[in-house]
Amino acid sequence: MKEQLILQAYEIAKERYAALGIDTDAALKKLQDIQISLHCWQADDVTGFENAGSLSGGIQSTGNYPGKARNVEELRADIEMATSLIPGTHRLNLHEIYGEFGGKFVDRDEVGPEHFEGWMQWAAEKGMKLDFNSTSFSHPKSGDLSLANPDPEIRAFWIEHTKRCRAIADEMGRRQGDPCILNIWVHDGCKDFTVNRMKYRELLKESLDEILAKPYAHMKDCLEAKLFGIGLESYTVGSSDFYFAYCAKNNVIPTLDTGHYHPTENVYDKISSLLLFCPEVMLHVSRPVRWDSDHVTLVDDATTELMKELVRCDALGRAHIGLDYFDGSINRIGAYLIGTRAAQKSLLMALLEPLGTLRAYEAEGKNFQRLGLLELDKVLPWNAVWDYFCLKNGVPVGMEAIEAVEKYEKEVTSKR
Ligand code: RNT
Ligand code: ZN
Repeated sequence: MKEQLILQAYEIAKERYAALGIDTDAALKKLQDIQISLHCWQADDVTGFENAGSLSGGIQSTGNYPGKARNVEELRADIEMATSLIPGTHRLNLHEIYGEFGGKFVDRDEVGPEHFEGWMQWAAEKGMKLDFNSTSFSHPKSGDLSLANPDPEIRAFWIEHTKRCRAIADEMGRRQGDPCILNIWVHDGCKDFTVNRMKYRELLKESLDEILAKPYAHMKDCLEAKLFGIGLESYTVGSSDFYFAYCAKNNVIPTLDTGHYHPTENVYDKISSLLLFCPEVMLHVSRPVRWDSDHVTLVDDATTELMKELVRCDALGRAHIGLDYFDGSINRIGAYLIGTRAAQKSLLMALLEPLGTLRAYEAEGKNFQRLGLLELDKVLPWNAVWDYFCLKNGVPVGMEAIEAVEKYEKEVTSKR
């Protein structure tokens, strides 16, 4: 796109927003500093480097688009490509199964920081910070229950795994001089009517108490709830009630995955409640289509309302924004491009909202005016501000981004 055109459009947009008391330059300055945590598992449909069997644990990636990353080199190349198209500096969210195990079988209760040495070095070179996840799925001991398993041996195995993941996260955080955000999600649940609901939750609570007992200085723990998993439809041990209560009581960070609630539930409405009782929140921004399908994140009401809520609650400093989707049916670099930019565009819309006026209307009981301004806000030229942001960051604007993905596919991923 012509640079001149982008600059002209920005100047007009700047004036339109200024008339409503909004400083677009200040909004862009804030956006520049927001790091999105890119989930490494979009690059290979949650396969990882363990050479294990198929994906299990109630999650499913569908689609067989050619060119997925088959090893650490390809995965890093794809992340580098994706981030070259995304304005700003971002983080990379690794799962334990993405360790570099040197061709040996390293079981989950044997993993250590040494298996992430390559990642830590690579991330430091790229100026990218790392986040981390324990992995309870896709393993012979995964079954239906891991940390809530009544079999003491299996439970001990997963407790050891999760403790080790905390130690790895702490080492990542120490090395990068910024806390590594460790997310713990376990798939534990039952397919059908469950009569020992209390028992499994007691076990999960005990496991977590043991896992989280050791304090670390360079990592932060997050617990992710879920509504149901495939094959585990009737009962989820780590439900949102369970984790919200656990997090509030133990000062732990809850993770809100936008695909993990009833389809008519508004995830954004949880932020203001949780932040009154928990230290921070972690987000897994996703897009459920009829169920927790993990479609690519878009600029839709669910995403924009979520980001607006962070701004309205003055909570940007207390929120970790990660993505969590895995679409194997389209170009996977394209999926990173669309989803990450969608999260950023939604954040930009949130930062440009005429909040002062909206709040004043609300305080004065001017409810028509509030609704009217919210509607007007939707058609303000935020897109011109976005294009300018991309231009300023030296990343492709408009159609150029799609063309860049096509070029990488032609030259790299199609040859895999
Ligand atoms: C599963 C959870 C979890 C996973 C990743 C791979 O429903 O959302 O966050 O998607 O850990
Ligand atoms: Zn998630």
